[in-house]
Amino acid sequence: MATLQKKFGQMIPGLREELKALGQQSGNKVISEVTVAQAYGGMRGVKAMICDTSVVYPDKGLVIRGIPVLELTDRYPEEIFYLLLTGELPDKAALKALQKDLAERATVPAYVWKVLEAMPKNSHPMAMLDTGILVMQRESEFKKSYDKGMKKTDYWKPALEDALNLMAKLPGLAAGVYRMRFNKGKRISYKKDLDWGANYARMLGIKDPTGNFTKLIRLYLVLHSDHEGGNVSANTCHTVGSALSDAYYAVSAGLNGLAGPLHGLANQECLGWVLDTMKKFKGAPSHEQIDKYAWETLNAGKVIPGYGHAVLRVTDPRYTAFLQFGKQYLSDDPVFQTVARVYEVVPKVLERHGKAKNPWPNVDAGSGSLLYHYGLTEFPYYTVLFSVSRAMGMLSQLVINRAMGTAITRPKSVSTPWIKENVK
Ligand code: CMX
Repeated sequence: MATLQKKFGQMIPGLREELKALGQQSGNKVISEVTVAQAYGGMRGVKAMICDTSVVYPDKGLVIRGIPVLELTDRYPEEIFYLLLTGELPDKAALKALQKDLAERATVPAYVWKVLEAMPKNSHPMAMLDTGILVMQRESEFKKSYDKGMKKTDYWKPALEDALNLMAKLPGLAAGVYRMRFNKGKRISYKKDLDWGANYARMLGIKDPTGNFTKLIRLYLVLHSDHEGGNVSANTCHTVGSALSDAYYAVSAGLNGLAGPLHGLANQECLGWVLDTMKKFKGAPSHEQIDKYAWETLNAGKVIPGYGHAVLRVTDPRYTAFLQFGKQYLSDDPVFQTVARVYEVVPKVLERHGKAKNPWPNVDAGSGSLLYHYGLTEFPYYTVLFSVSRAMGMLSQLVINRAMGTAITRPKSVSTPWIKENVK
């Protein structure tokens, strides 16, 4: 058995014991209460689910298994998958074994392309990606084993197989979507001696003479990998998976949520907003011009994409990582310069506006300008990149939940008459 599978399998008995003891000792302890405003307001701040892969702290952002994300920016994305799942970074041998395992599973079945080719030519790349994942559901090892009558304690084994199969195929699928949707020519196949992130960069077919685009894709895949359990995509994947729907069903469902403009689609909208300012002011706009455009956006009743967050109350460290990358590799690019300038203006505007609880940038505010610089200019595609990365978080959470025997999700809803009656 490969190292990741073995390591995860060894952890399970201890984790199950821990949960059992916790339930026995503290099962009745209260960890959260819910106000009427929270029940109507997207359950913001209600603590009612468990996610052990990562935590988002309002004042410091994403911490993956105890490690702040800014300390992980030089890692391979597949190392982060190992970390998310097991709580530890792999050693060299374990990393190599995982890379080899992924390479062996990477081929996307031919029928997927036929289905995608039959879709209307103007389909959104996210609709194509999610369809591609869903159409592979017939490959699910979990479904096959479930139909044969596997024991509950074995759920994690085919769930992990599905996770690895899907993760391995995602770069090829996502790159194929890019090349098909934007008429880039033939698909490029997975190269076994390259790492997972470099393969994705290569299969997109973007020219990369300096190797910096590959570095950016690896960084992008690291930074978007997980953001605890309550965000729309993770929470959706969790809920769908809790019905024992397999990884193909659960991850495609989660990604359908990521496709929303208040979630992952914001990164396509961010670059659009930045380019609009540049178009309007004929070049990189000044601070005053950005201020003016930001107010025009707000006064039109729209949000400024890339700013604000449901949990964070500081600049997102993932934005900081992209800003550092931009400063190191493309500091004279006018689009990047505009992004950096927007950061100097928009938080002050949002503070004066007084609505957003967090005026600071999130992960989506800067990434698009970097992709744009290297020639990945089709910004409707950007959420697909986000998806390939976020699938790592969703898949590791899903496998852990199957290993821990997590119950089907079924919170109690109440009606407005019930609220009126009970809060008199
Ligand atoms: N521009 C303008 N108004 C904003 C705003 C922004 N960037 N961020 C929040 N607000 C507004 C909200 O729309 C809300 O207004 P209403 O009271 O009229 O409904 C008010 O401020 C309070 O919202 P909040 O509590 O600060 O934020 P929420 O937790 O409700 O929403 C988020 C969080 C991210 C959806 C919101 O900040 C937003 O819409 N941002 C822009 C879109 C974006 O960047 N999304 C990407 C998030 C990253 C990710 O995908 O993980």
